[in-house]
Amino acid sequence: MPLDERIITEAIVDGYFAKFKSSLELDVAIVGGGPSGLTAARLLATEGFNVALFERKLSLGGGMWGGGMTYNVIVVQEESAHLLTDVGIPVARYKDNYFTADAVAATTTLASAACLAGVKVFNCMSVEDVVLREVNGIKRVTGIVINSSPVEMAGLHVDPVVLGSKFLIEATGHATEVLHTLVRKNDVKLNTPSGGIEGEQSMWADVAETNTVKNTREIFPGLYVAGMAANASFGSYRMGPIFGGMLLSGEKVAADIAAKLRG
Ligand code: 48H
Ligand code: FE2
Repeated sequence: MPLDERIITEAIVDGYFAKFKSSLELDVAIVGGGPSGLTAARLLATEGFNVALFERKLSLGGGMWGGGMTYNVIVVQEESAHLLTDVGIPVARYKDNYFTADAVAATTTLASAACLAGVKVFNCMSVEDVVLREVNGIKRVTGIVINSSPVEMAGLHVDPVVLGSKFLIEATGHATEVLHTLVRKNDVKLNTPSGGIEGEQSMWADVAETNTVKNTREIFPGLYVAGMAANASFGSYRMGPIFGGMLLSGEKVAADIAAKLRG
């Protein structure tokens, strides 16, 4: 049969908009496709929740592709290695509690595992704002405002569209972009010591890795922080190219939100 280009177009449009329509009311919206967001997304989708992940760039993976300074090997600790091996990423002990994995294999496999678990991925899509509503007398995040990344990058004056979500995971990394937008535009108090965003501190891998998991929590009703965004929100340190804390943060936020969704 000869190929009909119009049917190719129709297949794309039907496939994409079926996915889009089934994302109008999400259980969990995840902003950022780095290691923490990908891990959280995979685990929540595996539990059967309606999960979508929004990533500004074309490629998922955030800051994990290049290992340290483009030397594309990552380091993880033993307690987080299962989050790589569970999805088939080979991990080798370097020494003591230091394990290594190929950064490209780890990044692509985490992305693939999330997709295959049922996460609806919207790459090339930026989250530019949130929806705030009063529910039972408490202001909470009830949705996200999204726009096409090329629209954003070209600075075009095109209005965004809105999706509803019971929970939102802010996993935008160092920039903590969604939370900054929330704080800038609204008179809100976060669940942090100052009530605002504390900001990221300089390098201290040991403390930072422990804190990443502690700082992974609900920072505002309906809004959880994960990964580097959790440390930047709560004023902790950076840790350089060790990724165990990012993976464990994804695991923790998924477990916390799954427990809430199950009631
Ligand atoms: C859509 C967005 C938006 C937006 C940003 O930076 P990431 O890899 O995030 P984490 O926290 O999972 O991992 C952090 C890790 O990569 C890292 O940087 C470490 C461990 N650093 C230590 C150190 O000392 O430096 O990924 C975040 C993703 C990126 O892909 C962005 O493009 C994306 O979020 N993103 N996507 N809408 N508004 N903002
Ligand atoms: Fe970083």
